[in-house]
Amino acid sequence: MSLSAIKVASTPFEGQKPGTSGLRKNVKVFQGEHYTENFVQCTLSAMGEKLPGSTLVVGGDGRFFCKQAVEIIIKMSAANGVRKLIVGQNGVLSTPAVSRLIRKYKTQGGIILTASHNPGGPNGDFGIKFNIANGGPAPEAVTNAIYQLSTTITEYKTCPNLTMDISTTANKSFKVDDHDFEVEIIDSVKDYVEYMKELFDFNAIKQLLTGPDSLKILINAMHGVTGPYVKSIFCQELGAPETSAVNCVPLEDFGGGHPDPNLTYAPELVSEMKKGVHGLGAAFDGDGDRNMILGKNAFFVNPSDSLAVLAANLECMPYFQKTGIKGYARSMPTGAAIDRVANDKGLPIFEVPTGWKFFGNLMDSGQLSLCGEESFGTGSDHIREKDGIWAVLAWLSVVAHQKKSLQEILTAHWSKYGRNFFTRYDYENCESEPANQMIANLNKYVADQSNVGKEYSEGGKTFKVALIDNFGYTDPIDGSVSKNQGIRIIFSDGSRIIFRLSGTGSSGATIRMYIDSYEADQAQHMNDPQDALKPLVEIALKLSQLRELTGRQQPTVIT
Ligand code: VG1
Ligand code: CO
Repeated sequence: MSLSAIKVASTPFEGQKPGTSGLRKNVKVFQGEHYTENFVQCTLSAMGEKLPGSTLVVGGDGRFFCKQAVEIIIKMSAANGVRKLIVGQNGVLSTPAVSRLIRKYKTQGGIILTASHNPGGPNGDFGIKFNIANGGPAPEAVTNAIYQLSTTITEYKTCPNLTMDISTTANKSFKVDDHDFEVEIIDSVKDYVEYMKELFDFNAIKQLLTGPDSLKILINAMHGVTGPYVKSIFCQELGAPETSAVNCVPLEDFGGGHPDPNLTYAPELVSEMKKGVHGLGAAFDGDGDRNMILGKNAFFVNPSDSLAVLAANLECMPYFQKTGIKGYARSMPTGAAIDRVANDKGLPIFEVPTGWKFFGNLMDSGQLSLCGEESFGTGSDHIREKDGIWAVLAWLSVVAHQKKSLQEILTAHWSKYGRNFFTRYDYENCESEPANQMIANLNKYVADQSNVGKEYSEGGKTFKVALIDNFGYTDPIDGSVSKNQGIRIIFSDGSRIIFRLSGTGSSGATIRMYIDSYEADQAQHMNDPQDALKPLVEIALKLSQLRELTGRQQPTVIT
């Protein structure tokens, strides 16, 4: 079949600027004439010399508009000189699966169609993210290049007559003008499942889940992309009963829910776990890179603690027995519990800005084995994305090894290292102007170094300011500089207040406030974090004047 590429005239759209993790907008925006095509063209063009003859992986979380976007990408890749696309069946691939496929098949990168934890459906959000050849999210140099191109675009290339059925696995070759183009539709879960079997001791986990005193688990896929992966791994491979996997049918609108695994948006899992029947519960976000872990009676494992516990126990997993543990990292706002594990083991700990793209260089240079973010992201250098299912398998490995409940594991961890109490307050969808005003005020505050040494008292506790800044990061590998990554107010006892604006929303402004405070006294470890952190929360709210400026008396989500 002979096909031809054509050029379609277009003009720039404002704001095609990828945020913390790709470009995210309301579906209606992506449906606009030329909008998706423009961004895809800029993404492909930004590959420069690597584009002609390249192979790319394409897939997404199955949300509304994914299939149309895959169709657009196939036609445009053909016209832009891409040699081959590896596409998930029905356009479905989890974000960690894309990362794995890029690495396994050594492709030049991949395009992921997801707005991750943002709601989907005809009125929800859609998103497009580009990952580079290491399997990780494109660094800022690449996303900036994409954005620059989007401001001057005059045309895009497509191959309108090329059609491909993506609903069954197949391999199809085309001739587009004078070059060859191939589309391979692959099973969405197979490669990923095989890889997990390499990384973990599936026999040990299977014994834990099926033996005489078996651990009952409850995995809630929240109608996101992980459903088929969950069924294959936990039920078919590891022998958990079918009833332990719920909401495993991926839906274009996630069943109307907010596919964000936290205590607010995963209430179904929380209430089931409260019944005390299951020993471990987990949920994932739309694209499968986030995880929430709960113990019996809905005992909440804070993501910052989860990271620290895994850091202390990696040795029980075959992958790390083979590779060794090179170092750890966390995003700046993440609770510092993992730092104590790193110090104890004499291993390096890196602090990077928010967003998984900042971990890639450290992993590629062999300095980083395990990293995470307070936003329910955990992962290792097995791929270059955070990985929700991997995190559950890692936790099950720890439980199989220690033969203790999650609560026992956590309390033993706190006794050894002390406890970092952590909380995050999200104020979603505030008006942009007052949110920006608040950040501007805070910038003024941290710029005035005479504020260092000031004391703030609340609830009988006094905190003395030791360091204030707007966090900046210089990548130790390529020297790239990322400024203004979050306001930090650090007190003399190490307690931290952090403010930043979200870079994943599609409208308005979402304010995130993070509080982290260390408690050495074991007698205090079972306190409720909200009680323990109340004085610091109040200091943060007063200092920022968040309530006065935004009019919000309560956050939308508390973690
Ligand atoms: C949020 C989280 C950040 C995470 C990012 C992408 O970003 O805070 O830690 O890496 O989402 O996660 P922001 O800019 O909104 O705070 V995902 O699972 O939505 O790709
Ligand atoms: Co996600």
